[in-house]
Amino acid sequence: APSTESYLDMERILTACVVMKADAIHPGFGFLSENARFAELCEKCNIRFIGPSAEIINKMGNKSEARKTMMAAGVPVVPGSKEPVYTVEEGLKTAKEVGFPVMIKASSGGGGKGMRISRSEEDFTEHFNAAQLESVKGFSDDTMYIEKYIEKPRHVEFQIMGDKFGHVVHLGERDCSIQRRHQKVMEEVISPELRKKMGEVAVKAAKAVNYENAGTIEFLLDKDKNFYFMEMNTRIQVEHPVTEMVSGIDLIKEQIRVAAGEPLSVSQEDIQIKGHAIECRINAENPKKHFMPCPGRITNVHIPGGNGVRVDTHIYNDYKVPANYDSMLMKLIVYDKDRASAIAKMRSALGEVIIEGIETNIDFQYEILENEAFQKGDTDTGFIEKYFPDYIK
Ligand code: MV4
Repeated sequence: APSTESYLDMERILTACVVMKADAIHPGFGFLSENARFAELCEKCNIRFIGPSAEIINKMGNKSEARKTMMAAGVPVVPGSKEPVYTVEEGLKTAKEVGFPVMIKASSGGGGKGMRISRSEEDFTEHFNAAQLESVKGFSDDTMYIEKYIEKPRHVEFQIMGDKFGHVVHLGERDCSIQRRHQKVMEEVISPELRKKMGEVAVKAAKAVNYENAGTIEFLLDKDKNFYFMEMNTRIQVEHPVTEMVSGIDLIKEQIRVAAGEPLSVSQEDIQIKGHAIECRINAENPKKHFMPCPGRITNVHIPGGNGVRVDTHIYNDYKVPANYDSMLMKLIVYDKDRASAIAKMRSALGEVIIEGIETNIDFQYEILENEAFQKGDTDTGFIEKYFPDYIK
């Protein structure tokens, strides 16, 4: 069924939970995982929602409010508006204060929706109106905010975990700069260099809202290594295995523990980040046809394995990739002592994967790993656009 009649249908899911006498529900990383209404309904049905409270989901889902909360807590945010803006005039005033170029963002936005760059006063009105209209149409919300535009940033996020007793820890970072149209393609650890400093800020951010369960603090990191809070994700994320590999901590187990009212099993001192991990998202899509989704029957699968190779997948021989859902088929995660070794391991693991019957992005992933700039670690959020403008090979 389409997701509106399955994984997005709160009534059906809760009915199934009641019938099955489920104590709790893990909402995963898509669908209703950041839906405050669903979290609230779970609690009303006496089913524990494995995640933060509806109140926190709401608070962080509102990006301009989250920004305000972080400013008040002393967490660095991108220079920009202190209060939400609703009109071109208010927006332009802030834009002139921070200086062009600026990013115009919708408070309810995400994944690049309701977001526009304005490079000068002349184009501001046009872009503000376009972004706001997109937000009204998509999210029924005209609340906007303005940020200074950060050129060629890296997307660096921190995994955090909190419990009911006010303990909050961070489990290191993930660089998710390798994205295509706001969809992450590859995620990895970066150097330990900024880990302590940024990690402490991430913990401060989570503590400011009494955060409980797993969450991610997203930062923009600029060329001069300045970092700014961008958003908080109130769920476990697709790329969490990267963190599990380098920390040795089972994040889902930890989520269930804290949801059950137990304290975190680890303190910050216990958490040692070791080695390097990379995750490649293997999607059913055709890079030769502008990455068009490619549902259909998988006729043959071979899944790689070995030391430091992890595969998270649901596919098997004869599996039919449905057209109604996300095109992600598999997450291939490798772990090794350093980045160069992890890249080498990922290249051989990707070479071992066999998925026949449909198109996938495996060759595209391989091309990224072969890229010289990538191998040097010279990446930012413009990487794919720069080196693979319209990948057809
Ligand atoms: C930015 C930015 C530069 N400056 N904000 C894109 C998605 C949304 N969550 C925020 N995004 C950005 N916000 C300022 N002030 C650049 C991006 C951006 C980006 C961020 C993370 C990962 C990939 C990206 C690709 C294009 C733009």
